[in-house]
Amino acid sequence: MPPATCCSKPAAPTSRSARWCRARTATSRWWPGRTCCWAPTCWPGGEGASIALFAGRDLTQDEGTVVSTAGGVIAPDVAGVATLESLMAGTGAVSITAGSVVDGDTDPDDAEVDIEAAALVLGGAGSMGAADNALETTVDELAVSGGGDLFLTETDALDVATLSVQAQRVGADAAAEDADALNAAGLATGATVVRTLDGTLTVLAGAEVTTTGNTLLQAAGEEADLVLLAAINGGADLSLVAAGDLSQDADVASTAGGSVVLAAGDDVTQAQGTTASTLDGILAVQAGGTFTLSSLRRAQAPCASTAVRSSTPMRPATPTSTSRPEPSSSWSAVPSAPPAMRWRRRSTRSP
Ligand SMILES: [Ca+2]
Ligand SMILES: [Ca+2]
Ligand SMILES: [Ca+2]
Repeated sequence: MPPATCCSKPAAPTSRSARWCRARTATSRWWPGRTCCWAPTCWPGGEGASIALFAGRDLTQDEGTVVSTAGGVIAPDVAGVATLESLMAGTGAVSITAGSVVDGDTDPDDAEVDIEAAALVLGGAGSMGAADNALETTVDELAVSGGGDLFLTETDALDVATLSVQAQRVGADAAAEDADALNAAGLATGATVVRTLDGTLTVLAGAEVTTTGNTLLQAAGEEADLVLLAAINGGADLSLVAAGDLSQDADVASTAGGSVVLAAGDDVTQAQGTTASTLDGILAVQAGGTFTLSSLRRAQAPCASTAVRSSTPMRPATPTSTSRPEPSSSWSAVPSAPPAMRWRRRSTRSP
């Protein structure tokens, strides 16, 4: 859950509970009734001159116009549609609350960056970007709440994080006061496509991704990895793709019967104790290097299939791991493969 107010932090956990949280990045609970203490990265009001934009209907930036700060916050708060051309916050943050967010660049080959900042947090129930016109960003950290569709293309490396961003609002007496902070942890979105063009994509601990539609998280570029330190809960088909390594350190699931694809140009590694699962969809793993298996699970299905392709022998998460697919599951992964590229499909039918 996002913090209640900007920069507020829950009481410091005990060392035991902190370890518990770190060991269970897929969960937000560390103790009955309490929450893991993932401190947000904060941009509190008053640090650097900020720009707050308020619109009761739409906000439209014309072609060639720029809203910029010298490291302060830029915070559009728009009831309707926010059409963006350029928001440049440098080492500051951008927070956007809007009915929907549209990239004003309509060229089909558009690559012009719309938002540059250290951090970007998006709120509002509508779509953020479109399938045929994603938002282009150059940011370090991203968090999205609201549940709308998200289409975002990042220039380089990107962390999905826990963020709290607050601007200052100038009153009729010329005094500045804190505007409402926009808080978000991870991604809470509909259909979701988040891609890097040339950099590693990391989902930080505590920043779970929960979507209600088809979902693609993709790290592109030379040696770009996909690192999953918090749970990924896809609402439909879920694809996790890395040009380099894919490291799964928390559970991955399609919760609504979709398929799950784990694909990497190099290694796919499931940390011991983690699971990739579907209700009744297909699970597919494709590794250019080694696939290190913890658990692939299909929960509800009269029949099932899984496909594993690896250029090297698949191995368990540890030499003595007992966390392979459980016998009660209706299917199991291919247990081993010779040291050559191979592609095997196995189907079973439960009793
Ligand atoms: Ca653009
Ligand atoms: Ca675009
Ligand atoms: Ca970046």
